[in-house]
Amino acid sequence: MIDKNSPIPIYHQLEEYIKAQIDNGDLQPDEAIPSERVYADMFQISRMTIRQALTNLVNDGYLYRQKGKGTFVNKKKVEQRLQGLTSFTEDMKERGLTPGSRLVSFEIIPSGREIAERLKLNENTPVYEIKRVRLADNVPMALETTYLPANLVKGLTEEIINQSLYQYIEEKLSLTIHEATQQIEASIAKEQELRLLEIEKGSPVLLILRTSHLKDGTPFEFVKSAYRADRYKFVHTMQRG
Ligand code: 16G
Repeated sequence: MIDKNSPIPIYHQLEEYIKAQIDNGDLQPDEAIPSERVYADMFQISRMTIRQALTNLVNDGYLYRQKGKGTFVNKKKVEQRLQGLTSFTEDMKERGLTPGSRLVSFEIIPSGREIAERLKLNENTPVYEIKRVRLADNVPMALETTYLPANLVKGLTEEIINQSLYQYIEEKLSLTIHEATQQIEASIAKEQELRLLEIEKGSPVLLILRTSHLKDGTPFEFVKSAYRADRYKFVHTMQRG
């Protein structure tokens, strides 16, 4: 288990030990992990070493701390494959999670320079601006701000955007969603993101910009989103030759 003669640092061995326990179900999501003293007695290692391992596991999203209560096992991160073009609703359902949205704001605004450029519109063309917290089993996963040309994606209502936007576009508007380009970068959550995603100051998020097109090449949405880095990971398969 822990080999003090190994060249692998002890804190790292402890991390691997705890990760294996999470993987094989000995430690369950939301279960409190044993106290530092238990690990210290069990492996005859120092509290500082244990603290370092636990901090690393918190930073990597395997564990979370609750003030005054202890350290707990996190739920597994949601894996999103980067192959198909899917909606949030589809992604969550595929994983057996219940998708949901909390509407933050919904209005029609004249497109500024950035949005006009992304959607290939003239500046000041009316666009919907929709801000939604996306939920999985009622837990905030991402904050999404979506821009859609109002005269293309017509007739949006609160009721529609509380459900699936993609479903409405395809089934009600009979438009064919075809492809998207997306960029992902790391960031620290900003004030509004902290509040709406219910995460602590200093938490990492994955910022994603996506522009999506219809079959005829028309851009129909530009989306800025902040995904919780402790709950989400993106998986990409690559081929050579
Ligand atoms: C995903 C898409 C977003 C799209 C939304 C539609 C990313 C980064 N974003 O969240 O571009 O607008 O799905 O979801 O994956 P809906 O059909 O559930 O409203």
